[in-house]
Amino acid sequence: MPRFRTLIGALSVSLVMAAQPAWADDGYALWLRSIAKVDRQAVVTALGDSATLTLAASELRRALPMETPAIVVATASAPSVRALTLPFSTLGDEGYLVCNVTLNGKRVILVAGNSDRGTLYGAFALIRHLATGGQAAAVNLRSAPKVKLRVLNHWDNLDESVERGYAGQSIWDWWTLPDFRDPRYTDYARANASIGINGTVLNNVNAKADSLTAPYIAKAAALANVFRPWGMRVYLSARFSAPIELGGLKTADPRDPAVAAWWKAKADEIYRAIPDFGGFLVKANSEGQPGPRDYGASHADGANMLAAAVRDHGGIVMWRAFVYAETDPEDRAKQAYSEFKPLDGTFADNVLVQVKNGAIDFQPREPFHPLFGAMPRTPLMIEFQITKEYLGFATHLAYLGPLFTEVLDAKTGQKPGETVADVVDGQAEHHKLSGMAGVANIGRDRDWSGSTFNQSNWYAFGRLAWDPDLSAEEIARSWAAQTFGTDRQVIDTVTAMMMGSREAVVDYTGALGLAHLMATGHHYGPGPWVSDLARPEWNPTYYHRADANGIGFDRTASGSNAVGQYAGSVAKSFAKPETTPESMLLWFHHLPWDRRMASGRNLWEDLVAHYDRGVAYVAQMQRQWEGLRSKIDAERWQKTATYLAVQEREARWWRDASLAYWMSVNHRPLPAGVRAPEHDLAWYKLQRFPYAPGHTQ
Ligand code: BDP
Repeated sequence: MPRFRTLIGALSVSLVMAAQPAWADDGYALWLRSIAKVDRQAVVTALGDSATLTLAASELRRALPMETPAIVVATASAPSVRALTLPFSTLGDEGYLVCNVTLNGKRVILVAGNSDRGTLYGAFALIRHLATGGQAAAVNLRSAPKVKLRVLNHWDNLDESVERGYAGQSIWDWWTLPDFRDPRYTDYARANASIGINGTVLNNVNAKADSLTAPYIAKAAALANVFRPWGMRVYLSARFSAPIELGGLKTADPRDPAVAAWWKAKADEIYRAIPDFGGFLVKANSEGQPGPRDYGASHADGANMLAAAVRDHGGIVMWRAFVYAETDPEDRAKQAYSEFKPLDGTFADNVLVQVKNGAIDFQPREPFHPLFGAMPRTPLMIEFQITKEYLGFATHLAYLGPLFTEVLDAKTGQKPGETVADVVDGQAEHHKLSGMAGVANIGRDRDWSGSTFNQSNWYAFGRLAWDPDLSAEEIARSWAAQTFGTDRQVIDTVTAMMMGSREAVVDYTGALGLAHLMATGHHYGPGPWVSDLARPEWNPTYYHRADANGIGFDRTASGSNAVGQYAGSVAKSFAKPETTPESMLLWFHHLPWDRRMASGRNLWEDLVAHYDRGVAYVAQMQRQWEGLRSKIDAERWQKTATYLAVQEREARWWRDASLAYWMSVNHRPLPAGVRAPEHDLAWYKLQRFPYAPGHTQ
């Protein structure tokens, strides 16, 4: 009998498979999938033999078939390239050009930059150009990164768990490093180089001092050696109290010369092992982490002391502005600005202040952080979260390109026309340092990011860090072509699914500017009713302030006046409900449930409609994906289909639990024809997920 069942199982599997391409694809190749047959590769010549130039040539050979016109990779300083007098002067250190030229009497495609790193980026740009349907004959690419530091932040712990990681254990196998260098480290660096990422912070911002001990420095150095030819530098998160924990000092006060000397010696030790070490990332006086405020010193005192330790080596410090304190009764959304704005102009010139995209915490939607544009004398590095802590973990399909660009394109209101992107890329104030950080979604899962579509968020981050002015849709299309091939129907459908997917998450988790409605700890699933946590600002009820009459956080002058932290026309528009975009309405205003909305419905009905729209969007993605079954390999298709089914179920759960709760508060019926929640509120409140992935340690 069991044997019979297995046979039936196998038959039904093969019947299902018959409708689908038979090849398997586990997603490991990411968007770098075009592979030429070994005996039919393009002819590529490298003028020079640096490790990076050699990689550029081998990447092109690996990806492009022999029909491709001959390619030459070189740097601008190669004599035959210099003779062409091409416009290299505006390309900086890392830019490239890719064009058809006659070199030594032969027509070739030249891929060149001022440095071999630029050339490597050019090689990947050519691969992208051809993989997305571009022609070789007319190729003419020219680009330089607008942002200098394009850095992943791994929230990876030394025990190999990942805080807010949903793609398995950490890819850093700290235990076997430095001896064993998993080939995966090379593939990681290669993937990053292909989208222009040039730095990586290896360890969690909630850092252990142990990362700074000699054995762990040696492990980081082994990774740095693997990454170097790919143009990537290594950075470490530094625990501010390390001089006490590792150095036996009595204090970590940044004004104490012994503390500064300890850090200087530590930096010297790191640079002996990693000569191109990038520098430190610091989370200080935030969520229980130690910092300079413990000693009455300022964030600038702390940052500058560390900056002095790495300065002579060319290192930098990324000092996070993600601070809020339980001792401060002020609106949490205001605290970072209040603490950091007065410090503008006091940071050393090798410090960047790293600011999350919004004032609270990587929610599905937040208005841009008011610090952007408000600290003109300080380079501000924007921090996005690529891992989807608040957008459905790895299982939900949510393309973050529109979230990233919504923030980057936002007008700051500080100077006419100035956008957040202008501040971030340093253009606004001509800063020599600029940076973009993304909290990585990478783990040891075979497909790196927990799902095929999550890979698009890593990709989008890299592409936008290179050029914050790219459009989310353009990036989605390139990613779709590089990931699934150039079939028009596939690209159009995948792009369409992606483009509305983040808005769908906003809709089914809480639209109209609501935020922070998730369950406690793991942040998985709904918990808008939670009101019993130790710190007021950890409770969803703190954020939505719903009662029988209305809902929303009054951040106008009559409330917390967070609106006052914005400038010019932006502050003006957020000050009144009539001029606030409806997508941010309840972030800034507490309004009656009966308020009339643009749709003609009242606020309550409108909110309900958003929940339904979000759920419907997921069902639509399922149908769209079903239509691609015959065009996508079985393995990636099936996993995505399964995850979409999970997402559909969980979108309904978010909707139903939220509606059950709002109705318990506003005592209003659902509009006519709207489906009632599946369970009562008590049932939703009872759901527990003690082993959800990505917990804090
Ligand atoms: C929050 C995460 C927490 C991080 C914190 C941070 O829940 O795990 O430590 O951000 O950015 O969103 O430091």
